[in-house]
Amino acid sequence: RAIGIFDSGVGGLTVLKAIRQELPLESLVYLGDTARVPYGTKSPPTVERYALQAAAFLLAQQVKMVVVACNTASSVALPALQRALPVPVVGVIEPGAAGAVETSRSGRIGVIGTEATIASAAYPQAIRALRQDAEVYSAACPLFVPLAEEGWAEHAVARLTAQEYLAPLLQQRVDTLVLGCTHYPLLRRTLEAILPPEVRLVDSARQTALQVRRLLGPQTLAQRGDGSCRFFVTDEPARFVRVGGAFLGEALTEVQRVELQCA
Ligand code: DGN
Repeated sequence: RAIGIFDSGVGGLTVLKAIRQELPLESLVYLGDTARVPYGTKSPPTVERYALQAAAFLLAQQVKMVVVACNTASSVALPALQRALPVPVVGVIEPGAAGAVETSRSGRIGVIGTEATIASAAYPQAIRALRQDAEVYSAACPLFVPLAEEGWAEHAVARLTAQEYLAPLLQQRVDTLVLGCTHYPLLRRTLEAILPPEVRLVDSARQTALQVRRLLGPQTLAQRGDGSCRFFVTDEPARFVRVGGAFLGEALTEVQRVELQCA
């Protein structure tokens, strides 16, 4: 059986890519809820409803696990998903928080994400659950999402935007910065160029892939898949195919449009 992965759109492809690197033999089913993206600016009850509908679609594909490859959905809908689904559900927040705690020496940790992720305080809570004396400083960076989707993650405009957003965090002398949004790995080079060299970046996509591997444990050959990926979206596939290629690092083929059932 496959691993199910969903996101509000193309961003979760960075998580899919990391899972595929860690677990190349697993079969993956990806759903991008492109008809309703972005989740990052919506209220928690709406994101929770969308997330439950996306997960129900994956369950109907007989998946053995659901990965919530969206920081916004993980921040606000993980408990509801874990209650509702009969399979293990992995979000990106706890793995990202664990990565930050492992990485930080000083315990002064910065977190960047969408407005909804930052408003939920899910990262500071998860970080402090692991390290009580951690000082967590957060900043919403909503413009990074359209910049990444426009292919401008490494343009001067991205650099200026990053300087504005990160200035308050840098004043706090953080030594670690969590990329708490699926799109931010694309801005890694831009961020590295403006951050002091001692600040280390934590990519929740990679940490999540490691968590998925731990949860699956040792598997027999028969339990593994065939390394295939199937892609579904809720809007016309054309934009997903065009923009998603940059997130995945390769061309997307055979993307199918689906209609989600409303609960
Ligand atoms: N996938 C979303 C996240 O990681 O928070 C970003 C895109 C969005 O819905 N705004």
